[in-house]
Amino acid sequence: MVRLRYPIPPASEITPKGVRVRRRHFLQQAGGLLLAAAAPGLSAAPAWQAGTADAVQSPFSTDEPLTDQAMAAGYNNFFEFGTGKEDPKRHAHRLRTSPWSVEISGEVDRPGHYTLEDILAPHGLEERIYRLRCVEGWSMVIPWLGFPLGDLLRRFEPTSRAGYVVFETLHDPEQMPGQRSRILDWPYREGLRIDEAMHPLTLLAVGMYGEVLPNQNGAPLRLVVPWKYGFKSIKSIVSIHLQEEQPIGSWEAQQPAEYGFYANVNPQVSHPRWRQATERRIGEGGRRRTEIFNGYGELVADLYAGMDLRRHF
Ligand SMILES: Nc1nc2c(c(=O)[nH]1)N[C@H]1C(S)=C(S)[C@@H](COP(=O)(O)O)O[C@H]1N2
Ligand SMILES: [Mo]
Repeated sequence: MVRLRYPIPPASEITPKGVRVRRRHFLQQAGGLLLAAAAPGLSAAPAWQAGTADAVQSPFSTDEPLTDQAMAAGYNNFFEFGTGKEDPKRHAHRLRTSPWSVEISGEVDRPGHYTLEDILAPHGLEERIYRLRCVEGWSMVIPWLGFPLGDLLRRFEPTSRAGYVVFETLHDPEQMPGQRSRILDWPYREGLRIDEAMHPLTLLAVGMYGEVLPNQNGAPLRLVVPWKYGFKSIKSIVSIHLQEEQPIGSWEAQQPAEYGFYANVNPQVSHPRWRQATERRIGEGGRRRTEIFNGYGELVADLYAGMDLRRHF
């Protein structure tokens, strides 16, 4: 049985209340969730068995105040469960997150269908407190639990032709009643350029606030790309496909004039219906100025050197 080992961080790097206290809660839930999914004969041991996991506080975390946990889990965009902000919380209990598997395909040397346990087993968990900015003009600060997407992709050995990564959400109108309406071309699909996908800020999240992800926040596995508008952070992922050509995401397909492939947070490029110059932090009054790359420019601006970000919005 694989026993996961986590680097023990210096005490100063552990948020006293943020990780340690709530960790127990997370482990109980995660243990239940993942143990339930692990049938005899499956290769990997369930991740995060009690006593083996310790989430490390990431140096990429912001020290801004966290958004209230109930708000982060009660005001969501997850169109598979309806278009209202409270629909996902109301309906996402219909999603069965266990058993879960993810197909890795395309330009990788080790394609296949992997169980969630296989996907997660070798990865340690970090807590990453990120700002997330929705194109609709609001933002949140959420403590995610996850690990870098790049660490996962490297395991499956991308070929030299892997220029882009395409992600898909589960497509099952029985569990996701919002998929009966044609607002988007299901399944929800999003993509990243390979260097964006491999960037250390790009996170695959399995939890938040020290607990397993609520279904409405994209359980059991979602992307978090903090320098891009929220719609890039695709939820409930079942497919990761590497390819040579730039893909077209669901929102870009639906309305190319409004949603570009890059979707980098950019206060200078307005969405036709929502100005991007300012934002409302959920739970706070007033508005604050929106920062280029959502404030992560120092870490990511190099990815776009020489590109006209008004054209490649
Ligand atoms: N599958 C899927 N992923 C999705 C969405 C969606 O409708 N379906 N909405 C996106 C949008 S627009 C935003 S702002 C974020 C919201 O994430 P949160 O609800 O966890 O804050 O999820 C993104 N991921
Ligand atoms: Mo969004």
